[in-house]
Amino acid sequence: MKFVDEVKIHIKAGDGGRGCLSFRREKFVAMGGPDGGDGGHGGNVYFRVTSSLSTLLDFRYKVHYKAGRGGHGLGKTMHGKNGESLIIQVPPGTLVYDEETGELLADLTEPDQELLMLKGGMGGRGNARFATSTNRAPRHTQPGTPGEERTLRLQLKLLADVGLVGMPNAGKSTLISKVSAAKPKIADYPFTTLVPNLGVVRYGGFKTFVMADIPGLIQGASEGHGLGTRFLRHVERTDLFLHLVDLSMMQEGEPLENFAIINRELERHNPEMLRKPQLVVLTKMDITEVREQAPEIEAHFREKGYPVFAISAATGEGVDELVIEIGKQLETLRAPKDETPAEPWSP
Ligand SMILES: Nc1nc2c(ncn2[C@@H]2O[C@H](COP(=O)(O)OP(=O)(O)OP(=O)(O)O)[C@@H](O)[C@H]2O)c(=O)[nH]1
Ligand SMILES: [Mg+2]
Repeated sequence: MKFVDEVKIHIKAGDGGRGCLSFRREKFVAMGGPDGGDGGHGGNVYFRVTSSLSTLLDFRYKVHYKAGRGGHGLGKTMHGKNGESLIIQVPPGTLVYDEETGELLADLTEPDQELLMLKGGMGGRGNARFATSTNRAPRHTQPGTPGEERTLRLQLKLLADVGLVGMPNAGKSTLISKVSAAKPKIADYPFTTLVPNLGVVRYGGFKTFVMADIPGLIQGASEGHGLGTRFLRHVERTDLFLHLVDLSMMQEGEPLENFAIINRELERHNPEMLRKPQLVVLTKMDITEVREQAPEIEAHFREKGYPVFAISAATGEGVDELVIEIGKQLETLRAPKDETPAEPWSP
């Protein structure tokens, strides 16, 4: 499936229907009074969050959205039909911006959340409404008011609990494919992953968290090198990063340098990124030369205060422990901060 995370669309609410000009015509009633009905209201435009969607792809093919217009008023004081409202389905994590002003209008995160975006126009009043004691045959009616319209930019920021970051080839996609049902492409060349993937990870029996795999970063990514940093926004809302470090086929000092490069790119994209806790994950422990270098590198990261895990996604070594630790950390990060134990009650 194609992944689209930014689109521009035009939406319009329905116009109100026109009020009717009509007089009662009936056998044996010489001069029937005014009986023109009101126009119907135009339909509204809503957004609704649908968890079955995970991309903005549909908006590539359809750009204009319009709710139904109100029907015109009719004789015998019949009200015109109200226009049909339009509900536009979006994936969780959709941000709605006004294209002209750049203002953020909504952040749609909760499944089934619904938002009234535009109001339909009001129906105009028919001439029956304008009858007074002095003007019993009014010929006045109102047109309906036009429905609102707007050009919007929709941007998707995926919602995940933990994000995988690291150089290309570090083993990010291999890890997510081991711990979840996600099946991203895996290969021994850089930039195998071209779009983000989400995977639901089960742990501790019935608990779950969502992991996001994004394309690898390289030096200068924030200036557009490699695939750039535009996919980083999909891990902006995670609580935690797993920073994958590959020790295979590296020169002396290279893994530590790479680690610093990635963090610099994260910071350039958004300084808040460095505030998130990072777990350092040394990958590919089944390779002998990797295993040999691991203790020294591990000591280095521990000294800097990072929790370190050594895993092999190939053999499964260390993977369960890692998943359990991620679950634990997420639970700690989310625990209410002001948890002072209540004073014991004493008579
Ligand atoms: N021996 C060994 N190889 C691994 C392990 N994990 C990943 N690899 C290999 O490393 C290569 C890169 O793995 P990917 O999972 O595609 O790496 P990635 O970080 O997703 O790479 P990009 O998507 O390009 O950023 C592949 O050839 C994998 O088979 C591991 O635990 N052991
Ligand atoms: Mg990948």
